[in-house]
Amino acid sequence: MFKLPPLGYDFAALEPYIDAKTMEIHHGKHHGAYVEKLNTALEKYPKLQNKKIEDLLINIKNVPDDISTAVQNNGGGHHNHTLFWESMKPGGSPYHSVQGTAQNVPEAITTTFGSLDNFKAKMTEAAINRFGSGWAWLVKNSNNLEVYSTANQDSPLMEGKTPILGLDVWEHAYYLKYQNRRPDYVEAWWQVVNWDVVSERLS
Ligand code: MN3
Repeated sequence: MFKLPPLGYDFAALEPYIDAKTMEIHHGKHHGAYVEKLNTALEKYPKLQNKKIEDLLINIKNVPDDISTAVQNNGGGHHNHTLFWESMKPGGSPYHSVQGTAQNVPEAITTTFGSLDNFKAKMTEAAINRFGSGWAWLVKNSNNLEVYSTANQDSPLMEGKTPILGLDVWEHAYYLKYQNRRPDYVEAWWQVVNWDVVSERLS
């Protein structure tokens, strides 16, 4: 059975960019509910309970019809949010300090997007233009980096893409502090991006 992973930092740790109350509700209630509903959906299929969440999503077409929508939504929600918590760090981590054996992020970003600013602009555009609820993504597709967005809790894994960095643009991610100002939330979010994790995922 799947479990809600710990956040790894305090609810207030991302203040003032993301407020403690939002983090508490988002992690405990929203992510918690995705995990609970995923487990409920898998009750009839014990074999699937031992699979990794990534495998369930990559092979979503092999999931039985009667639970495939539930796995898409709640399994996607579980995987997306796990990745999201890991993608953030109090105070962020410096973009240019990511070095060593891991993939050099500035090199990869510059090669594909021209500059960090261009990448941020593309990702911000994807986040702001996603109508309704969804996610903006930096993904690896074959060997290329791409920015795009998905609706609802759809995971890039279902389309054979590997998520590298994801931004939750559901209203539950920002409404308490930013209300209708999604662009302000997106701008603030860049301050807490964990580039070390981006580097690890690229490698
Ligand atoms: Mn969310």
